[in-house]
Amino acid sequence: MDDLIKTGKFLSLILRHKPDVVGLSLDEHGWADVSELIAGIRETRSFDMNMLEEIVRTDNKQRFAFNPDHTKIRANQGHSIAVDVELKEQTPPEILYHGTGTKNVSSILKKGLLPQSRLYVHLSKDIPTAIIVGKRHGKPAVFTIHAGEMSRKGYQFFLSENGVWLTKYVPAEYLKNDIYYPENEHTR
Ligand code: HQG
Repeated sequence: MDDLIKTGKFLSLILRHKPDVVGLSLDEHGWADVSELIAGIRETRSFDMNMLEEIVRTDNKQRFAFNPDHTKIRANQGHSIAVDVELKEQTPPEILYHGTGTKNVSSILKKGLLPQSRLYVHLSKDIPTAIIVGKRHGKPAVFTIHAGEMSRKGYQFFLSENGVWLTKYVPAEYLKNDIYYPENEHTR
């Protein structure tokens, strides 16, 4: 794997889940101090501000953001630690999607979508994106979610800076029955 991609994954780990691996802490809004971050990452690999700028600029999902003077950095979404990244509440489209592994389907049908280790359930705006997310968990299955109906019932939705829809919980009644299994190429 390309070194910058590897370091980008390490950055996700630090800024979303375990800042302590490089002796860092995040503030309440998820910001890390850039000089401390660089010093921390340098303990285990060669790293500098140019590389950090390059990772942020080229990240395929725009996972990270600097503050205006680039002295602080945070992940836009995906956290497991409790930080408030000042997400914007927004009315979702009528339909959103959630990609998962087939192994999770029966439990999701019973319990709904839970955030598990993260702060929010992550939803995708289109099926191709949901398939990619689902493949991270084995054979993919894609749920269709009645997001519009949830929103009208008072459930809150947030759109992260990098375009991921987030909500706290999706009760099973808002999942459509036609789960899509891309690898079977049929819908049921
Ligand atoms: C599943 C990546 C059983 C859920 C992606 C998922 C995303 C249940 C897994 C972002 C369940 C959690 C997040 C239930 C939910 N029973 N399983 N009741 N409720 N699950 O990784 O959504 O590349 O925490 O379906 O692109 O896969 O890292 O969440 O399979 O946007 O930026 O529990 O991470 O982005 O897995 O992925 P995850 P996710 P990055």
